[in-house]
Amino acid sequence: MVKIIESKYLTSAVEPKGYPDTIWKDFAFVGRSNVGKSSMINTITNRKLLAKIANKPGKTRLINFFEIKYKIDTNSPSKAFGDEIKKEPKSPNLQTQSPEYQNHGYFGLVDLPGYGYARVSKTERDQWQKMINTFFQKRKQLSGAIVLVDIRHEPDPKDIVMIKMLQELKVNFILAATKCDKIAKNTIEGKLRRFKKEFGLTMSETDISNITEFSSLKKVGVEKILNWIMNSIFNSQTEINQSGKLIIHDKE
Ligand SMILES: Nc1nc2c(ncn2[C@@H]2O[C@H](COP(=O)(O)OP(=O)(O)OP(=O)(O)O)[C@@H](O)[C@H]2O)c(=O)[nH]1
Ligand SMILES: [Mg+2]
Repeated sequence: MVKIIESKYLTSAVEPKGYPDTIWKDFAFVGRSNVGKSSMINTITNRKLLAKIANKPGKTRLINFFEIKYKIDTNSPSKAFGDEIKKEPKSPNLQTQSPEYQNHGYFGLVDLPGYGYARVSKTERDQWQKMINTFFQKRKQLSGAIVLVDIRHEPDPKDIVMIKMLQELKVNFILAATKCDKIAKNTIEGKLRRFKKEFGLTMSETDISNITEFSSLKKVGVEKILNWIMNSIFNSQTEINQSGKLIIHDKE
């Protein structure tokens, strides 16, 4: 089981030159305004006020970066993955990975502004969309995205466009159907199947591993998201060369 030991806010940015030069993999939260992105960051890190949330949409207006230290609960204690390089960041694109580091480590969470918020000018909405698209195109540390959709709503064309972009850019993603506390429990599974079909998620009928229900209010789906992040960190696409270096590839 994975546990979050520490979480901290790093910085906010608009353009790539403002992104932090971190040495771990990032996971970004994306979706319509008010869908629960910032709440999900607070819920999975078990912090009330790490990411700012609001009663009205359009709260997150910049790209916010967080540093997360995790621990995988096993019996073998070890040093934290990334600790040494953190003190002396000689080579920002490399991390040392050896077996004794594998129980601890760092990853980044990225809170993005929501799209589709009607109450700001079109110019501002276009700027936000550009900010989000540029992030997905340029952030070389990006390892995956959590796409949030409100479980009560019909599939939205804006979400479909976002998912298509992620697929084109080959960004690994999981779909999280949020606010599942607001619908009857016995309707959740049917909703997930519909989303899977209508968002064109290419998975077999029985495999719903890249989709989950989620509730910040009831803390449903937290482990599923964290396990998905862990899988993405350690899956076969993680490039570890023969001398034990983990390489984060530059995006073209
Ligand atoms: N019932 C319920 N409400 C939620 C849940 N998650 C978030 N909310 C509420 O939804 C509202 C918006 O949440 P945020 O986390 O700020 O949403 P966001 O996606 O970050 O919004 P923007 O920053 O505007 O894009 C807040 O009032 C939250 O309390 C949930 O799981 N269940
Ligand atoms: Mg937000």
